[in-house]
Amino acid sequence: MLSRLNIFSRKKRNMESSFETSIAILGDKGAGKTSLARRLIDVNAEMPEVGESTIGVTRYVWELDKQEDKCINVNICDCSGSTITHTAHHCFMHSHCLYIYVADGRRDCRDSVNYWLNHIKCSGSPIIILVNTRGADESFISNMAFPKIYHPTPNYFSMDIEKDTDKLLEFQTLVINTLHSNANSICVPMSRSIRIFKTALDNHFKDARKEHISLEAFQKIASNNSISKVDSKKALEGMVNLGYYFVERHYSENHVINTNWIAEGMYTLIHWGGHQQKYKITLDDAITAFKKANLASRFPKDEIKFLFKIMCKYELAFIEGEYTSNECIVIPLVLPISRHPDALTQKDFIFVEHLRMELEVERVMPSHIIPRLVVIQHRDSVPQQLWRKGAVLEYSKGDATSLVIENDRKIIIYVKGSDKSKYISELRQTLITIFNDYRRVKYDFYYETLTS
Ligand SMILES: Nc1nc2c(ncn2[C@@H]2O[C@H](COP(=O)(O)OP(=O)(O)O)[C@@H](O)[C@H]2O)c(=O)[nH]1
Ligand SMILES: [Mg+2]
Repeated sequence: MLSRLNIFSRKKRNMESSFETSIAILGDKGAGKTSLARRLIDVNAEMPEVGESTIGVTRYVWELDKQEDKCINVNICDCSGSTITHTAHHCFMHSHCLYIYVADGRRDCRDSVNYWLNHIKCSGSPIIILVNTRGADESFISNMAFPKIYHPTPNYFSMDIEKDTDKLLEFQTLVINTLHSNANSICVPMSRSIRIFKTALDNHFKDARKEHISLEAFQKIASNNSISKVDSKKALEGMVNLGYYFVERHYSENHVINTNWIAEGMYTLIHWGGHQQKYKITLDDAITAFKKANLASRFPKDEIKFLFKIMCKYELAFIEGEYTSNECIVIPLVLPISRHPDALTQKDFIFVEHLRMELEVERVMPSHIIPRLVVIQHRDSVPQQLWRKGAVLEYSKGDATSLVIENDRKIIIYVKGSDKSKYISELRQTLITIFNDYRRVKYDFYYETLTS
């Protein structure tokens, strides 16, 4: 099985001896993601206990084809299964990644598969769907036709993760083959010296109990390990592509930041907000949330402010009120899904002069488009009523009100008021910006001008 992996090195003939890549395991809570993460690495690994749930992302390293001076490290990310964190995953979903979606074979999970595929497919990465049969009725599973709307059709596989050891080995081969056939787009070459540098960096983070270091400190570790400035830049780029670190301004200089730390912070706040049904989170709320999650020392007050800033930058949230203070963030994706009871309706628009714009996607609407629109627009559009699939927004630069609704494959926008043309074209531009992130989603706009 492992000999096939030599192709990785043959492909980049003599250039590099090692490669790193990532696998993200996604799916609903309890589907078997953690079980799979452990058993991909070791088919006899312990199964997780019932109720042992994952918060944020847990990383495992799967070492393949380990030889004296050569290895393929697969960084397996076991992602938490709560639906509310899907958008958070999206921020850290990176290009150099194979996605495995684990479907729970005991339930009809076609809707969920649909939802997730839509989420993953937008990133343009390879996908495998694994149905965890777990002793479920085979005829039920075979009748569960999965959506055929995705191209190319993902690979399907089914097994009982606990019992089917032979199938687990077969699945390992499928995963390895998929990594292999996508090597050019998902593997990052790592020379021996870069690997040594990466270990030194990991140790630095561990020993200093730090979650981020300045770019200058990063370069110092590189030069201590005889890595040139040019190579350290390339190494950082590779590590960012693999999702280990990202670079961000912090304390007025660029810092190399541990992705896991920031992800854990975001997930904790989003979970807490969802649980408390709070979509506005103050600094004090966040302190409470981290205390509750036993993460108070990892997220002191100053770092929470930084976390707020990052959540705004990744368009998960916006700062309420004063733009200069980081005291309260609004996270629209935590909003309830059902329509706000006091919100304006179509009727409030269709009987007056208004403009109507519709954006229709060819296949499936990516998730959380409206929360993103609300975040991006927050300076120019004051939210009157918000829910996860819609919003009533007041134009702050003129006289106009909009109703934005997500309905299946459509985003429908009604605008009224004397500045409606200007406002609708701004909203259109924002939608274009959002959809430009989804390389594979095709969409069209339709317009109507209506006079009562
Ligand atoms: N019998 C059996 N139990 C399983 C199987 N897969 C997962 N489990 C159990 O179901 C529970 C949830 O699995 P887990 O991997 O933690 O799900 P996750 O929430 O998706 O990470 C754990 O107690 C597992 O031991 C399976 O194929 N067969
Ligand atoms: Mg888990």
